[in-house]
Amino acid sequence: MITYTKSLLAKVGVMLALCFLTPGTVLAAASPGSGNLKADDLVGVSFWVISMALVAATAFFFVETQRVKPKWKTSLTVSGLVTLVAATHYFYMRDVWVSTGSTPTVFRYIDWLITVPLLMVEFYLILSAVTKVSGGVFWRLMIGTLVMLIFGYLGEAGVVNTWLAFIISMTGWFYIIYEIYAGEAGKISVESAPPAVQSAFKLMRSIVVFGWAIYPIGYFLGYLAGGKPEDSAVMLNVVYNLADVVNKIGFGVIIWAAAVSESDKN
Ligand SMILES: *C/C=C(C)/C=C/C=C(C)/C=C/C1=C(C)CCCC1(C)C
Repeated sequence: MITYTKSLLAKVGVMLALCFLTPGTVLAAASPGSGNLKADDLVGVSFWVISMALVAATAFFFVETQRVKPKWKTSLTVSGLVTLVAATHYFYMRDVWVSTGSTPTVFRYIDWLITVPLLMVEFYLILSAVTKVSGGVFWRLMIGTLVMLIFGYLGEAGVVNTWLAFIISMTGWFYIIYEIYAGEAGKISVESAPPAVQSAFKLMRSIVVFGWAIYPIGYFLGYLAGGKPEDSAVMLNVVYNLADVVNKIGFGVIIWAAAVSESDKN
């Protein structure tokens, strides 16, 4: 446990060092003229730093699949896919931001539509690595996710009334929360998962409650609190970008820690 915690710290350290080294490169690369990232462009720099952190995390999760027992490999691969897909969207969103000063929400939704179901699958995968889990758990998490994202998008696109879409989308999110706390997934974790997996499961579901709350708050501030999304673009992008570090990289690191701890034990 001690050596494993030490190696965890060492790795997180390397990942953080990578994140902090990147802004130096960013500033050196910044030059006047349209289309280039400016040193004082907080949102642009945050897009850059986070895309690099996502790239580093992707490499890390993929390489680490070699280190864990076979039944844990899929979980780590999925973590790497989440950060890979997000990194690619971040490169693109950064370019759009730098050249236009805005990032249409549709790019985030495309990213979410791929990454959020993958994050949800992780709950199913980590339980399946340690015990038998019914397919119902998988489908309920998937349906909650799709309702949440599709209605969020229909609201933002103006197809469905923004309040109605918000309420339906929130219901999808609450349904997921119910499943991982009080539903079958929550019960399986408490009854049949070993301690390392249980604690990972608990951390992951706190992320779904607290880390994910950022996005509906953003929707609320942007559409329902009287403001216009364009007015809060800077603040919202920085907040979404930071939230993604916790919700995508942090989430993966938690799974990695459980996988390593379960693989090292005999
Ligand atoms: C990596 C990206 C993640 C984890 C994105 C998560 C997005 C959400 C949890 C979005 C939720 C929403 C609501 C619960 C209501 C309003 C509309 C949404 C889609 C912003």
